Amino acid sequence: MAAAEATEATAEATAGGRGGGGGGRPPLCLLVLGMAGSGKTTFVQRVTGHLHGRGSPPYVINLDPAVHDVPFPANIDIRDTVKYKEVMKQYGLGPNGGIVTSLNLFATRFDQVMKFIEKCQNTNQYVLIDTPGQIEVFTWSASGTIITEALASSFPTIVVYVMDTSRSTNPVTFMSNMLYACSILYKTKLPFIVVMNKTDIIDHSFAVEWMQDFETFQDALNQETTYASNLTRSMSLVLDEFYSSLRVVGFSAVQGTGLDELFVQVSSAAEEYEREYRPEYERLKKSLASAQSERRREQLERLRTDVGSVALDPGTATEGFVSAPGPSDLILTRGALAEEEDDEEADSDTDDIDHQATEESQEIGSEGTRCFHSTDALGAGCRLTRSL
Ligand SMILES: Nc1nc2c(ncn2[C@@H]2O[C@H](COP(=O)(O)OP(=O)(O)OP(=O)(O)O)[C@@H](O)[C@H]2O)c(=O)[nH]1
Ligand SMILES: [Mg+2]
Repeated sequence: MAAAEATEATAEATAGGRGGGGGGRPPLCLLVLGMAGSGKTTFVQRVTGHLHGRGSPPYVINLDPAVHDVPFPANIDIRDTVKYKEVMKQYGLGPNGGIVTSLNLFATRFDQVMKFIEKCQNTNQYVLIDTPGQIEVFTWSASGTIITEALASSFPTIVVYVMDTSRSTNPVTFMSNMLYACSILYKTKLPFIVVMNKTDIIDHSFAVEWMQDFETFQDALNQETTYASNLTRSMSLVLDEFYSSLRVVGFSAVQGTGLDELFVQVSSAAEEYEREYRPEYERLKKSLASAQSERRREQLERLRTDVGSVALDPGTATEGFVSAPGPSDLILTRGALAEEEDDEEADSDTDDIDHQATEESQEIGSEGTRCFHSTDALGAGCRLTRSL
């Protein structure tokens, strides 16, 4: 397992390993996912506190519109932009639908969040992103995909999957959790760390043993007589490869144990991003660009055929025929944002969700430089989302 190798590296080299401040390097984004109640928010709180203590405050984003209290200083909070209860009322939705729609609304203006992150690269080494409790809302929704791809296409990004170890002592529950983690890994293809949280309640060694030793897991399963155990037995074979490359950290968000090991793994995951994800992404970007230019060429060709002998100037002819970009296309072409900025500002008048005036503020706190960005401006595209 990758965990064993990485622990040999010194924690000192990695815990603050991205140099003081952002040093002009793009910040490393930690996207924190996990089942409801697994401890994501407490984890973000703990890591934020730790990084502040090291003199390297992270840039923190809360993407959970339904959370009551955010126990960390959030630089961007989705609740400033989208009023979850209003969304439920206006669209006649239940709690889960409300969260999905709130995220959709927010995702329409995630390009502005990206600009804030770009700006913070001189002051923050890490960006921590807390996500909603209903994991599927984020991992299997269009907005979750847009947000993840937007981050991963611009900044080194890793997924931190927080797992409630104390609720995974049953082998079937453990397997469900691992299957979920595996599905996220294959969906995002991003470097992945499993944080086995709540080790103050139960040590995570049993889970590590299950992952390393197939027989031990089978023994545990033999105590189960349900149909689910048969399914789990078959699935565990499938997960063998997933386990072999997995980074696992035992952690207690309440006590703060496991922080050094966490940063060792974070550092190794960041290297993996540079080594594997970025080149693959660049390759995809190139092939998308060439596919787009090929599509344009075909459209132009078709147009020529349609208009028969009338000669057309290629520059003007293609303009109206470029097909509407999908979410991924939009992310890849985000470079054009500067030109769109004026339009966005004009749009913000149309906001129909309870927002205050657009503002962006920077505050110098006593513990160092911290940027607090009000994201009210992000609501600018809310009307658009009726069609989402
Ligand atoms: N014992 C123990 N409790 C923890 C730990 N981390 C979190 N908790 C508790 O678990 C509960 C849920 O924690 P949260 O941080 O809110 O979990 P979450 O994943 O953000 O929850 P949702 O956002 O609702 O999905 C809280 O009561 C925490 O105090 C831990 O390391 N040990
Ligand atoms: Mg939470």
